[in-house]
Amino acid sequence: MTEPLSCTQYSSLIVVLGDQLSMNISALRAGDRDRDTILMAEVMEEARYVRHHKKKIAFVLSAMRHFAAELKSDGWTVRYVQLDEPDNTQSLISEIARAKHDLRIKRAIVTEPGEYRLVQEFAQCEGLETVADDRFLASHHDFQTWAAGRKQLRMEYFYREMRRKTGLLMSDGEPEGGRWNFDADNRKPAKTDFFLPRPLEVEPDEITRDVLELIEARFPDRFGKLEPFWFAVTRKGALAALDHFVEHALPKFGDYQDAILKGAPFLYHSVLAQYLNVGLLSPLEICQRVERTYYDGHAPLNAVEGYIRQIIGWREFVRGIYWLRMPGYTRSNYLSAHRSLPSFFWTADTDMACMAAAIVQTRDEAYAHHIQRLMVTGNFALLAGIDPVDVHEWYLAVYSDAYEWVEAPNVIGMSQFADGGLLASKPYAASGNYINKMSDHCVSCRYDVKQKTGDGACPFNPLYWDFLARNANLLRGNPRLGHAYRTWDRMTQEKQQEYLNSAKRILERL
Ligand code: FAD
Ligand code: DLZ
Ligand code: SF4
Repeated sequence: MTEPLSCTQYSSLIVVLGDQLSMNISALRAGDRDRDTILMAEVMEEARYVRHHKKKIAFVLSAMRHFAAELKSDGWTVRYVQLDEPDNTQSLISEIARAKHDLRIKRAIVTEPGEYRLVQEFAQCEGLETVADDRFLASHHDFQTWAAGRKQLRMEYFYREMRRKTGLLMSDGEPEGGRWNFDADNRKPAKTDFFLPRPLEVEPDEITRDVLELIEARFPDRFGKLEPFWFAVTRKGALAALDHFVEHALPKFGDYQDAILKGAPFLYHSVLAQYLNVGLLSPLEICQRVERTYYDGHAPLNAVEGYIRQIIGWREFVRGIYWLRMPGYTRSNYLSAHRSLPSFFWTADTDMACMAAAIVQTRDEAYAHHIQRLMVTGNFALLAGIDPVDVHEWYLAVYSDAYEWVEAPNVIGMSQFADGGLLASKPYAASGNYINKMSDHCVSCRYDVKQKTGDGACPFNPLYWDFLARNANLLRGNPRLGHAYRTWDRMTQEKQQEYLNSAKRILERL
C-alpha cells in the first residue's frame, strides 16, 4: 500500500545559488512562500572548482547569509546549510537531493545557473526544473536571433539594439547627443594630482565577521588578502555603493576610464560588478540611475553614455557570446599558446612596475580595473603566449566579480584573442609605449620603456614584436594590424632579429 501524500509532497524546493541574490529572481517568482521551502547551501565544491580569492568567497558567503535572513523576514521558509555543518555533503547537487529527501519534496526549481558546468550537472538531476534567468536585457533567444546570419558579431551594433530596446539615452528614436558612442572623448591619461574618490566602504557586521573567521580557518592558503574587508553584502549596501559612485566618480568615469595611476586602484571606476553579478543590483536600475544624472546635469554625456555602454553593451554582449559558444569556448586556443602562467601572477614578484602594481592590487582588493586587466596582465599573457586555459583560470579565481559567463569571453575572446576574433576585431596587443602613455608606472620602473631591446628594455617592447612575428600567418591579414606589420616589414633583418633574441631571453626566464 502506498503512503498517503502528505501536504509537503505537493510543495517545491526553491534553490537559490550564491549569485542569484535577487528578491525577484525567476525561481522565487515561481514559488509560493506559504508552501515552499528555499534551499541555500554553502558548499566546498563551489569554492574549489577554481581556487577563488579569499575575499571573493567571503563576499559570496556573507551576501548569501544576509540574503537568507532577508528572505526569512519576508516570510519565506529557508533551509540554509552553512559550510561547516557536519551533515553538509559539500556539493550543490547532493544538497538538493538531501533537502528533497529530508523534506519529502519531489520537485525542485532553480533559476538557470550562470556557468555551463552547473547547467550540465543540474540537467542530470532528476526532479530539478530550471527556469530562465531574466535578470538580463537580452535572453538567450534574443541574442541568438540577433547573431543569426551575421558575418561578424560586433558589440557596437548589438549595443545600439539595446539602446533602442531600453530607450536609455534615446531622444525621439535618435541617440542622445547625435552619436551612439562618445569614446573618442574618453582616452585621457590620469594625472597624479587628482582628487580620487574611493568606493563606498562598509564596516563588517557580525555575520560578515563570522564569515571572515570561517574563511581564514578553512582557506588559509588561498591567494588574496582577506582584510580589510569592506564590500557591501546586502542590497541596501549595494544601493548605497551605487549612490556613492554616481555622486563621487561618475562625472569623470568617461574621461579617465582608460587611465592607470599608481596608488589608485579604483580611479573613477564604479566597483559595482561584484554586486551586479550576484544580483544585489540589476543592470537596468543602475543604468536608469546613471542616465538620470545626465538629465539632471550632474554628469556629462561622455561619462554617462560610456558607463551605460559597459553594462547594456559589453556585459550583455559577452554573456550572449558565452552561451552561443559553450561548450568548447573555454578551450579555444586560436594562437596555439602553450606556455604556463608565470608564478609571479600569484606572487607579484616581478620588476615590471605595471604588472607588480596590478597583481598586488588584485591580491589586496580582489579588484583591478578594466584597463589593468586588459592592457597590463592580459596584454602580457597574450604577448608571452600563455596558455589561455591558465589565463582563464587565473582571472576566474582572483576577481570578486568573476563568474565564467562574463570572465571567459573577456579573457578568451577580448584579452587573449583565443577565439580567433569572434569577440574582438583585433588582438589587444601593445608595447610599453601604450602603458607609458596611459599610466605613470614607467618613470619608476627598473625597465626603460624607451629602450627597445637588451637587458634593460621594457619587456613589453620585444615581446610585442615577437608576438606579431610569431603569429604573422594568422594575424597579418587583419586590417587593424596592417600598420604594425608594415612597420615590422620595414625594419632591417638585424633589427628584427634583435627583437626576437631579446624576447627569447625574456621568455626563457619566465
Ligand atoms: P566599471 O569600469 O565601473 O564598469 C561598469 C560596469 O560595466 C562593470 O561593473 C561591469 O558590470 C560592466 N562592464 C564593463 N566592462 C565590461 C566587460 N568587458 N564585460 C562585461 N561587463 C563589463 N567583468 C566581470 O564582471 N567579471 C569578470 O570576471 C571580468 N573579467 C574580465 C577579465 C578581463 C581580462 C577583462 C579585460 C575584463 C573583465 N571584466 C570582467 C570586465 C571589466 O573589466 C569588469 O567588469 C570591471 O573591471 C569591473 O569593475 P567595475 O565594476 O569598477 O567596472
Ligand atoms: C562563487 C560561489 C562560492 C565561492 N560558493 C558558493 C556556495 O557555497 N554556494 C552557492 O550556491 N554558490 C556559491 N558560489 C556561486 C556559484 O559558484 C555560482 O552560482 C555558479 O558559479 C553559477 O554562476
Ligand atoms: Fe611596465 Fe614597461 Fe613601463 Fe615597466 S617600463 S612599467 S614594464 S610598461
